[in-house]
Formats: sequence, structure tokens, C-alpha cells
Amino acid sequence: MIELLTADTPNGKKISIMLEEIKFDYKVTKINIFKDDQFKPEFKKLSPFSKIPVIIDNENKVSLFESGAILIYLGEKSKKFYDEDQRTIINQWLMGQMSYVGPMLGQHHQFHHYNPGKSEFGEKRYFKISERIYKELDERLLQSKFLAGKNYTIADIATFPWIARHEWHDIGLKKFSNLTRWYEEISSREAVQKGYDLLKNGDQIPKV
Ligand SMILES: N[C@@H](CCC(=O)N[C@@H](CS)C(=O)NCC(=O)O)C(=O)O
Repeated sequence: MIELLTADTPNGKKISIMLEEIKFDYKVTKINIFKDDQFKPEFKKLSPFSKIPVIIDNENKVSLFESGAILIYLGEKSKKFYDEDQRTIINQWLMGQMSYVGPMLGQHHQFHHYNPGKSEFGEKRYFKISERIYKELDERLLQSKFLAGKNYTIADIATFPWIARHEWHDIGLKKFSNLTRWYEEISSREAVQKGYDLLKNGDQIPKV
């Protein structure tokens, strides 16, 4: 049994989607990041930067923070969505998500969705970068069925919940036909729908 300590955010949803995909038994412990649960000493012991998600794998007596590291761990353990002969390229797209796609779209959420009107510079800067990310992903998905090649992998699982916030982005996912094709294909997976509804409150994947 894996314990997933998390909140209902794109980084949190990555891991519940993966756990559903690999059919591991897991239980969710909600960390309320709006009420500062992440700063409690017992959580900080597991996650030194006070960030969700975290997993505890009781079988291996291991606890892990950082969603990319967790996806790699679960991919290795389940031998699914992290093919051994594709790891170099999967890691490349996974690291691109971790270091660029997630953090930049996250800033776009801060300026455009949560705090509009507070900083024209911030709003313009992250809108432009987010638009660029849509275009770059679209270009990649013109050449390749999934991000790391012909198979669905942890790189797609890491990226999907960020694109699933497309209504917040106001960029117009529809304009990007390859990204839309990829998004719709992943949205139709039953495990993704289940994992997306992390807190089991009926949260549905936004349509294009
Ligand atoms: N690089 C980290 C980022 C995690 C992250 O940013 N988590 C956010 C929620 S999506 C969080 O815990 N925020 C609480 C805080 O920063 O106080 C990962 O991918 O796991």
C-alpha cells in the first residue's frame, strides 16, 4: 500500500494518475496547502521544501518527494510507462516538464488566473511563455505520437495535468491540433479520469 500525501493540483494529480495507471493500492492523505499543512514539522520531515506530492511506500520503507522522482520510482517498480530502452528520451521530456513546462505554467496561473491586474509585466511575460510552450509541445507532437516517442510514458503523465488547466491559460488549446489530439487521447483513458479525480469529489477533465 502506497500512501500519497498530496493536494488537488497538477503536480498532485500526476501521481494519482500514475498510481491508477499501474493499478497499485494507494490511499490519499490530503495536505491543505492553503492552510499551511505543508509547513508542519511532520510533513517537512518527508518533504524538506514543504511541497506536495510525497509518497510513502511501506513495502520498501521508502518516502519520496518531487513528482518527477516519484514517477521514476513508480515506473521502475511497476515496470510500466518507463521502458528501459527508452529511458534517456523519457527522462529528457520528463525533466523538460519538471524544469520548464510546470514552473512556467505555474507562474502563468499566479499572474493570469489568481492575481489578474496586479502586474502587467508578470501577466504578459508568462502569457507569452505559456503560448510558446503550447507551440513547442504541438511541434513535438506533430513528429511523435507521445512526448517521448510512440509509447505513452511518465513524461506524458507529468505533462498532462498541466495542459488540463487549459481553461485557466486562455491560450486556446483548440488552435494546437497535435497537442489537442494528444490531450484527447490521454483524457479518454479510464485510469487518467480516475486519477484526475484525486479527492473523489467528481472532478472531471476539462474538455477542449
Ligand atoms: N517540483 C515540485 C513542485 C511541487 C509543488 O510546487 N507543489 C506545490 C503545489 S502544486 C506546493 O506544494 N506548494 C505549497 C508551497 O509551496 O507552500 C514537484 O514537482 O513535486
